[in-house]
Amino acid sequence: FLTTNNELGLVAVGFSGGQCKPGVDAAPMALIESGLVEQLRDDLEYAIHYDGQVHAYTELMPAADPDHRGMKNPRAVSAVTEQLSKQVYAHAKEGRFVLTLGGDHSIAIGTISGTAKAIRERLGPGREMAVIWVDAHADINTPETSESGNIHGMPVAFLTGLAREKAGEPFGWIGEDQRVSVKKLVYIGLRDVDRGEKKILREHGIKAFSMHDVDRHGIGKVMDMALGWIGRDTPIHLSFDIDALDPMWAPSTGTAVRGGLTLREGDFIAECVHETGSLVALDLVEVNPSLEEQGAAETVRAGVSIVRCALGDTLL
Ligand code: 6HN
Ligand code: MN
Ligand code: MN
Ligand code: MN
Repeated sequence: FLTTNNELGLVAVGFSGGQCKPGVDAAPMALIESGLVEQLRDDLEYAIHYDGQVHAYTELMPAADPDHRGMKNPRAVSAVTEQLSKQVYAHAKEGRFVLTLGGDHSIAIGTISGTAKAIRERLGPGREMAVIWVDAHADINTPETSESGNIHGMPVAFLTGLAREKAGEPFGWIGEDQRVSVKKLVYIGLRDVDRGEKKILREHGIKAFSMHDVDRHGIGKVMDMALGWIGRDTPIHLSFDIDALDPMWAPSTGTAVRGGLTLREGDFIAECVHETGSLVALDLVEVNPSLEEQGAAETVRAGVSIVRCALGDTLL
């Protein structure tokens, strides 16, 4: 029942406050201008529900936003992700696939909390969705383990409840029904994980396939293992950080790390997740067209390719 229809909710999020480099807010427009929406509608035959705007959420920006537990822009990120969570929830509740174009990766606090709640309601008690996080980074710092204070390095900690806030604090809005279990989380592509994050991954037995695993087994075997861990008939939210790809294919991103996935490996991940028939949402984040201007067009093209593959584009 999960992905049997072709209804797609599109949310464009022009937000960069989860990190310090301007420009990642321009990604949704760059992706859309390169023809992504027409391709999804005409080539892949989706019925697209899109409000026609790139949300910057300027009306939600706080007048003052001092650091909180070492986090930078905590109230801005909180306000944006809380609102985004409602938008994503509204699409997912209607049974639509939800495609969110970011923006930096802090926006996943909004997208995943939105789908987690909607999917929980649809599946009934005792069952929950899985998250596949494709990234060079684990993004699982707590405010206390983070060395940068950038919230785009923390979304997974808030989504799994490893980082929590009380009512009245910026992220106090995240409820139990909006969280995901650490046991239902799988990483692919990791190669730049902070010391505190490694400790968290170990202590919680979180499933992670690093670039070392991709080299050792090949991407085919890694996908078999990743999807095997999640199990059949489990809805999947795919959160794809473009920096998972090697900078050769995606140079225009804020925290590029060498030694990453090829574009073909990235597309293959997206194709395999599509083939499960259980994909319910996709985030594409961290495309920053203003960095490495020579590579911006190529980075946007890589992003479009990942989205097409995740939505069922086939080679033959
Ligand atoms: N991303 N681990 C570093 C930090 O600042 O916490 C980098 C995070 C990168 C986040 O790429 O979405
Ligand atoms: Mn990320
Ligand atoms: Mn990353
Ligand atoms: Mn298909």
